[in-house]
Amino acid sequence: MISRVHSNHYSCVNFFLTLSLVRTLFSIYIINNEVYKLLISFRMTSPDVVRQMQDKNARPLSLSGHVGFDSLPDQLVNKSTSQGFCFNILCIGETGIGKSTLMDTLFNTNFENFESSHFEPKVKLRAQTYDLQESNVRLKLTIVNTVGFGDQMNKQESYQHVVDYIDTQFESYLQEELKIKRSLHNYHDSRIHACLYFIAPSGHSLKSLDLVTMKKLDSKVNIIPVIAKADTISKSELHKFKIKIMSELVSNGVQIYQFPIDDETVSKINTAMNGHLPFAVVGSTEEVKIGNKMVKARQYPWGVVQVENENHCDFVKLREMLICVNMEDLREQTHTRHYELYRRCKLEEMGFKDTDAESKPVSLQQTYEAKRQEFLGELQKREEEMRQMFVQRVKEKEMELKEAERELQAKFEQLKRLHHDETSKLDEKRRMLEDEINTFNKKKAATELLQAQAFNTNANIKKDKDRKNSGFM
Ligand SMILES: Nc1nc2c(ncn2[C@@H]2O[C@H](COP(=O)(O)OP(=O)(O)OP(=O)(O)O)[C@@H](O)[C@H]2O)c(=O)[nH]1
Ligand SMILES: [Mg+2]
Repeated sequence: MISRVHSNHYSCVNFFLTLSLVRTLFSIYIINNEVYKLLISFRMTSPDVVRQMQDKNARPLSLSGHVGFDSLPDQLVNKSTSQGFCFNILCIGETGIGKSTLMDTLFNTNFENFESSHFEPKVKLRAQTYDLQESNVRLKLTIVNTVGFGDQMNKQESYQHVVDYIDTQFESYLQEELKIKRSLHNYHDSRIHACLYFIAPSGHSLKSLDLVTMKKLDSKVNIIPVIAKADTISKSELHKFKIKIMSELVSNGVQIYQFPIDDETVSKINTAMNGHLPFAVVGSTEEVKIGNKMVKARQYPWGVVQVENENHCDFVKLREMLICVNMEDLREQTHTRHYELYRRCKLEEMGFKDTDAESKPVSLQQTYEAKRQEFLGELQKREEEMRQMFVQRVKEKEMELKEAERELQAKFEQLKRLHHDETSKLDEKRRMLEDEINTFNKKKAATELLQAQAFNTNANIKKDKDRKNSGFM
């Protein structure tokens, strides 16, 4: 099967996208429940859905003639094809590990690539979106690259930025979903559908940063680990390295993406491919002539590593699994598993629940009412607290004011007494002064009287003398 798809992998993208629409239908129900219900009648979905139909006791009826709803799958294919698809890949790996080269090789094009420096102060996530078209299928592809990953001393910072980025995309989608007037049909879904985790071809073991990052991300994104630059590791070492990596992932409880085996059209190939993980890949956009064919390869002094030769590396396996066979499952898992988990935790954080304390189902309306009552109760409690606080403050202020008034009154009384004493003293002094003035005035009058008498006496004496003198003359 691989070689068949491999021979014409680009048209196989189209082929599988069309085939996988059967599963797309499942995700479409989120947007259009009516279409989903109709699809149930085609029994195109999982046995669960069929069971659901039986549960409802729907009576099977045979049609006596052609009705036309058998064209519904075609209608959906046409609609989805005209709307186009969207796929977002996150490439996590240290600087220069071959992320961009692999993306170019996978999609057979040249994306804009910027070489990152090893001296970035922190990990940045750079997202670029491209519109690709193959036959009549349009794909909006977003490639998100970690810039500066693994170059910092603080390893926690490295994965935290990645976690935050993934959560931010979930949050945007959730916000769009929660809007009254939502436009999910033309919303650019930026949630990460596949995370290619590039492992350095050390042949030794996983780095602690690899383990801790994958552990933090495994409940948020579909992780597909790949051993980068697999041409730099020998065949026997590669075999051991793969086993070591898988056992380390298992022992550390890291859940990587497993290609689904429940769909019988792809279960065989997916089961086989699950056994090849992690894929050992080689990337190159260089074309080398092998025989009379130009092939993508890396040329070395001792020989040529052919990217699409399955004896040389697992590049083809990765391309088959990621693009041709499981692209739709990756999209679906992102929505039904990872986003669902994010949404559930977020809504629970906000206080929404499906069941009450006695495990009885509660509707959104009931939760809203309960929350509203709780909020109003809280508000009332706060109001009462504030009122009491206010009364208490007023009392305190009143007491403070009364105390100040008492102090002022006491001061006033004291000043009044002082003033009274001062006034009495002054009155006393004034009286004494007046007495002194009176005494003085009396003395003055007596003195003046005496002076006047003396003056009169002198004048009489002088008159007598003058008379005597004039009598002699
Ligand atoms: N041997 C070998 N070299 C490779 C492979 N893939 C890429 N390279 C080389 O590794 C170097 C870095 O490749 P890039 O694809 O730019 O690596 P990157 O991870 O995108 O680098 P940054 O974006 O700067 O972090 C280039 O010289 C590539 O030619 C590979 O599979 N094997
Ligand atoms: Mg790059």
